[in-house]
Amino acid sequence: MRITLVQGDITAQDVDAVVNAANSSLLGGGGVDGAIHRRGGPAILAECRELRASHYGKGLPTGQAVATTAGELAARWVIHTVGPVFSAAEDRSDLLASCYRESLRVAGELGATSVAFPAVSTGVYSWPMDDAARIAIDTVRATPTQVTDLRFVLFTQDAYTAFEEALDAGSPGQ
Ligand code: AR6
Repeated sequence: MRITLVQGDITAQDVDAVVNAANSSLLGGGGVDGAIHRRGGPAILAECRELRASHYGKGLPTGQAVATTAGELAARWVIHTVGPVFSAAEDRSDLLASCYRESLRVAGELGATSVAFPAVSTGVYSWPMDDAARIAIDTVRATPTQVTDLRFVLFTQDAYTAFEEALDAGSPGQ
């Protein structure tokens, strides 16, 4: 698996699947979620509503992931995952790691080989970027997957730098 870092907008990525930093309602929000629904159009929300009705009446639990088609995006699928809200009082790292593991598991079920991830939980959910980057990189490296092209699409220069450092920190020979 090749891991690449991109600075930009995840909705513009030409990949099999883009991962959405959703909330458990699956009914949209701000940040990445808002951008994906805006650019992907109403088909994504319609599928999310069906998923709520059929499987997730109480919402998609934190750390889990589920797929819909991607509407008008270049991608074929959107994998919606719910990151944990950062807490200084409680270590929720495993839930954040679970978002990456579960998204890769769903990607495998779909047969997706190229997947773009945002920095889950680092916006509205206020996870510190350096720590989130380390968890994201360590987790995808440790997860067996058929994905061959895994991209982290980072919105800001600070996010890009944090992921670059996390990638370098764990690379072979260092
Ligand atoms: N492409 C790539 N990254 C982006 C984009 C974009 N178009 N827009 C923002 N980011 P957030 P969360 C970055 O808040 O923290 C929503 O309301 C952003 O700078 O999207 O997991 C949901 O509905 C940040 O680094 O997700 C939930 O209620 C990262 O993406 C809640 O926010 C994640 O920020 C989820 O919060």
